[in-house]
Amino acid sequence: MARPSMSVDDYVEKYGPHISDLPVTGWNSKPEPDALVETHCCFCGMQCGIKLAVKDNKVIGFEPWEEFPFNEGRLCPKGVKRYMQTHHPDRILDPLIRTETGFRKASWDEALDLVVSKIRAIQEKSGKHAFGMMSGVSLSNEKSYLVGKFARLALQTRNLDYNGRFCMVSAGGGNKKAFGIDRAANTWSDIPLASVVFLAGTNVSECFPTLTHYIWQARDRGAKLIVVDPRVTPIARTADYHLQIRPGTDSALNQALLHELIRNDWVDHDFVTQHCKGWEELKASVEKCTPEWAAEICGITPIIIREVAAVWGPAKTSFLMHARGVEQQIKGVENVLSLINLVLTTGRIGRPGCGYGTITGQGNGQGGREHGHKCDQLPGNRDIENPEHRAYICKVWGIDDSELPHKGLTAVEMFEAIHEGEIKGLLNICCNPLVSHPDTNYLRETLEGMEFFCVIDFFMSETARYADVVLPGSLHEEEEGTATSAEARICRLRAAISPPGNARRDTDILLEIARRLGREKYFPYSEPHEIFEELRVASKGGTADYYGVTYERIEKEMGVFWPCPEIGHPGTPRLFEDKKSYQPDGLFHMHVTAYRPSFEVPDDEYPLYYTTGRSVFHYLSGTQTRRIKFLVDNFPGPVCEMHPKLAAKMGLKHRQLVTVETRRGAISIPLDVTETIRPDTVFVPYHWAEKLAANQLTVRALDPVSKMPEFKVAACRVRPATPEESVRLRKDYAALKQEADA
Ligand SMILES: Nc1nc2c(c(=O)[nH]1)N[C@H]1C(S)=C(S)[C@@H](COP(=O)(O)OP(=O)(O)OC[C@H]3O[C@@H](n4cnc5c(=O)[nH]c(N)nc54)[C@H](O)[C@@H]3O)O[C@H]1N2
Ligand SMILES: Nc1nc2c(c(=O)[nH]1)N[C@H]1C(S)=C(S)[C@@H](COP(=O)(O)OP(=O)(O)OC[C@H]3O[C@@H](n4cnc5c(=O)[nH]c(N)nc54)[C@H](O)[C@@H]3O)O[C@H]1N2
Ligand code: SF4
Ligand SMILES: [Mo]
Repeated sequence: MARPSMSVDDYVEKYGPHISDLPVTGWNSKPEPDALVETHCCFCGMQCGIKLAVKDNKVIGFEPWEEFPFNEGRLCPKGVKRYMQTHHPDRILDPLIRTETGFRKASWDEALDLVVSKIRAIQEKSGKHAFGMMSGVSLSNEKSYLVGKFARLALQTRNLDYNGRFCMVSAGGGNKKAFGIDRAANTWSDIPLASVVFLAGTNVSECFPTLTHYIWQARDRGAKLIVVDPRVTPIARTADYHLQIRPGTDSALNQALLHELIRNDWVDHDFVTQHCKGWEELKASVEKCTPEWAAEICGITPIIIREVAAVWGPAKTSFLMHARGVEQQIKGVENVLSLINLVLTTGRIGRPGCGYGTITGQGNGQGGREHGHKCDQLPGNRDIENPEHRAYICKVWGIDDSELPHKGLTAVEMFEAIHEGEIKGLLNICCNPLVSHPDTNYLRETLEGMEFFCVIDFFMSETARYADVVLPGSLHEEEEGTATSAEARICRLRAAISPPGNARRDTDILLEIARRLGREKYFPYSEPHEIFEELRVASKGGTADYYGVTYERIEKEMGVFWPCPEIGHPGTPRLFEDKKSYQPDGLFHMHVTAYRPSFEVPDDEYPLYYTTGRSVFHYLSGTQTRRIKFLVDNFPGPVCEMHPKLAAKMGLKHRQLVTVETRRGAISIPLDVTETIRPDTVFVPYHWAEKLAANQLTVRALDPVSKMPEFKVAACRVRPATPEESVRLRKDYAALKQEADA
């Protein structure tokens, strides 16, 4: 087996500029591997190809997979360190049962008996729906499909939802309303062909580092770059136009841009009249939305709005992308629709270099949201309340309609129902809500009050600490399967090793619980590929149609783009080439998106905007990255970004310990004085737990359509930390260093 021939310096020289100029170290100091397994990174929605180096059933390192077409070997700092999780000393190696004093190890039989008896007891006493399930889309397509079927047919509950409710649902809601399909319209290969790239609410350089390569390619060909973000993110630093708006004001900006497109007649009239619905209403709705009006709301100048409209409007080609900055708001769906309106008005979609897409966040955020662990959805992106959709899935699953539960509660609503005692028990796989749910103090009360709580995880997440039973599950590289990347490319995940100790594959755990619940006849499989075969059939005829996709094809073609409705169908990299949407009328639906304020806006008591997001070195709730020393050394814990003008006005200094407060909680952290943020806004990354959790401060307000929480806007105030708060913070920070491996 070839050893890596590149030194670290060579690697950085070759790939460096594309991984955000970050140091990459220690990647090739490993013994000769037994095998190199071509698979994908377990973290974000880019699903970068990677070769894992395996020796003695351990992943000991990696090598770049240069043939994989999306990333051609490039990886970000999380990707190069991901392999360190597999035999990390913190892996849970046995089932654990709560005792008076902590947890004790148990056999699988004892732990599963307890889980099943508790599920039965709660359901007999309070009804089937009193037991809920929460899931996550770091899980493969096979596991996502299994979870959906498991909750409905093994637990027989309607209350199943997933962490995409905190992530992609506003994008999905907007895309379905406009296009009738929930997918990025183009693959990333259209980005380099665009003459304008528009990025709204996304810190691509830190969150999707390997995607920036595509933007640089467009830039090399002369493309203009427009960025909308309250912060000067690394990509915003390189933009031609940076619209540094107030948090929560995107739809006003987009209405003003549309007003300008119409006023200057930068409108594709053929496209809007022949292929769109709702044009006249939309046009009338922005008549008064002048740049002056929006500039006042957004806190920017009207001139830059006019300039941006003048770049976007007459362009021949363009690619617009957005992510959680615009989506994680109570107006998430409206914000998304207001951006789609800019794309449709100019008719630049469905052609080479004319693209649009949400940048899906989680590893299998795209596939996971298609195959059934959303409370309102069935496989193939079918609607759980549509009688025809239900009938099809009932046929595939061999059940009557009466046996298929209807729509249940969305994630935040489900935790609220647990808090209120309406739902008594929960099985949680692949989610760490004690970090990632808004208003974590409320969530802690919720977890404490539950009658029975079971978590399946490979690390002891902060949420798992509240469980009655913890079942040791498997990592990405411990099961075969598939995942669908943010550009809708179905990728093949390879099992490189088997789970260590007594840990089990997630699939085996779920199948065994189903068996013990007496429901094994619905789950006649033992291997993920058998689940995939059923998924193909279950998705057939849905918008997310995978019927023509096989493992062999994915491997041969290095990914297949859905919809792929028949064996032999080439897959669909670019949607809408025929100028038809997936709505029943085939039209693109334009929607009026009148601006309305965020749930909580600054006032005299809480005068600043509070917004949250990510750092390049950590992933989501941090369970997987806070344990890796290289990542912790580079970004040990949360900080509060504040503009120097505001810091000077408040008499605060760089690195001083401060306390940020909202109506829901307080967080004491070091101040990071930086010019890269608006002077009326502070930003805190959210990857940490308990007293370091940014979500102690966020609001539980939801978008009315998508039920996405408003992670991106709240009102806060900042003061110097008290001596007691400072002592606690120093302790918490020291503990973070200890948590990381040596
Ligand atoms: N390093 C790293 N990468 C990741 C992840 C991670 O945890 N760490 N997570 C993955 C996942 S699941 C996701 S969802 C993605 C998230 O990817 P992104 O959405 O790109 O990341 P965020 O940091 O959540 O937010 C993006 C930007 O929104 C801005 N913002 C805040 N409020 C507003 C607003 O009102 N309007 C606008 N226009 N912008 C606003 C913030 O300043 C921030 O720079 O990243 C994925 N990749
Ligand atoms: N304030 C604020 N809050 C946010 C956000 C924000 O921008 N600001 N972003 C939101 C977004 S976009 C997201 S996606 C959520 C994410 O929130 P979570 O879903 O809570 O985050 P994860 O860290 O992915 O949690 C997954 C847990 O499952 C485990 N896990 C990972 N993979 C597997 C697997 O294959 N099998 C099993 N059994 N377990 C696994 C991990 O160890 C971890 O404990 O956070 C949301 N919360
Ligand atoms: S960009 Fe995303 S998928 Fe690629 S290496 Fe980084 S975290 Fe992994
Ligand atoms: Mo996400």
